[in-house]
Amino acid sequence: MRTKLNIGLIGYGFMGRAHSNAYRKVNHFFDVPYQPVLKAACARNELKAKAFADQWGYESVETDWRRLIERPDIDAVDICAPNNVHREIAIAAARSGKTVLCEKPLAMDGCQALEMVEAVEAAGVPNTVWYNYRRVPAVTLAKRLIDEGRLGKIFHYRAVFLQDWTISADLPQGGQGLWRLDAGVAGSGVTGDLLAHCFDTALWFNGRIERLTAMTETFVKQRKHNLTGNVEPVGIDDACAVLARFANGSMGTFESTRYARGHKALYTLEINGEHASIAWDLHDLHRLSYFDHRDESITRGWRSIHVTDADMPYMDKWWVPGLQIGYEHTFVHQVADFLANLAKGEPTSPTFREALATQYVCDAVLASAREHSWEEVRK
Ligand code: SOE
Repeated sequence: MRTKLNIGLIGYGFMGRAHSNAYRKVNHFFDVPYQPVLKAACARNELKAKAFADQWGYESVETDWRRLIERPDIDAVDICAPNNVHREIAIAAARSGKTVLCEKPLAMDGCQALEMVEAVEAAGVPNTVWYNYRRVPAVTLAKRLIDEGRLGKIFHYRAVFLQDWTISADLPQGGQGLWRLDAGVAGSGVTGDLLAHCFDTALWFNGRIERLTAMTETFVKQRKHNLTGNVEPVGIDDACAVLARFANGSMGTFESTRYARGHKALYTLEINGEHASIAWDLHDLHRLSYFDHRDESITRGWRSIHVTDADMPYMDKWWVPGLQIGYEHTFVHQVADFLANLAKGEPTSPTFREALATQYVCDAVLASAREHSWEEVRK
């Protein structure tokens, strides 16, 4: 018999769907001691909230997140609403003793994120942030290889996240989905939305980033705002390039843009060590590229590991070797890990505190771009 965990989900956009799908699927594939129950969906627009609830099978609807948090029948609050409301909701939920799951980036900036960390830690409630790419099996496998020391001393960490969906100057800012272009709601542009993923993986793989310098650009300076109807300045970074120094002495380069024509969601990373290198590409997410200089020279070369065998991370839970899984499964994995850890009383990475470190890197990037400086990353 599984223990029921009643979920109250806030927000009905892209992430609301990704998380709901994960809650619905997890018990079919993972033998975890909890069963998520889709108890309530919450959004300000009642019609949209109802439509979402019907589509995904939520038992009830709330239009005010405060009401949701007050409900004694809600165990866990999942924040899929835009970034500018994460802080207030997460702190209130923690104070009410709820488990809190929060979409990335944790907050608008490090100050907010720290308050959120303090709130969940003071309340002692389980918490996690949905940096889902950690749970692509090939990425989890890369972490295993790095932790086994196969790469030796690390020299370089290189990551890019490229998109092209905001190139048109006619694209408005604000409102559903497009709040990502509104600095007042998103906090930043590609830095918080895309580079935050790259930083989360980088810190996990390669440890602390000590200092960095960055350059940002906003190519389209003003856009019509969907909510006011006015043409308003664009306050987000459309593109960002970062040079970073890790505490282990390795060099990092990071680049992100929404102006790379032809690229839809090209997250690639490469890590070069003394003995071996690893490379991964979101467009081919089930493969991990690995080069080991210790291989016999006549057959040495880049291997493309098809990460589908049952001894690969998470893959024993899915299909037979050779058959792939994809993007949605990363969320199922996070729920599965979260529920298994909940039963053991253990944290699920990245916790709010771990995501705070990513937030501090983002803060340093934005400060550096503003000041044309090298910035120390807050500890
Ligand atoms: C939109 O830019 C977006 O959906 C991000 O918000 C996600 O975090 C990223 O995984 C893909 O792109």
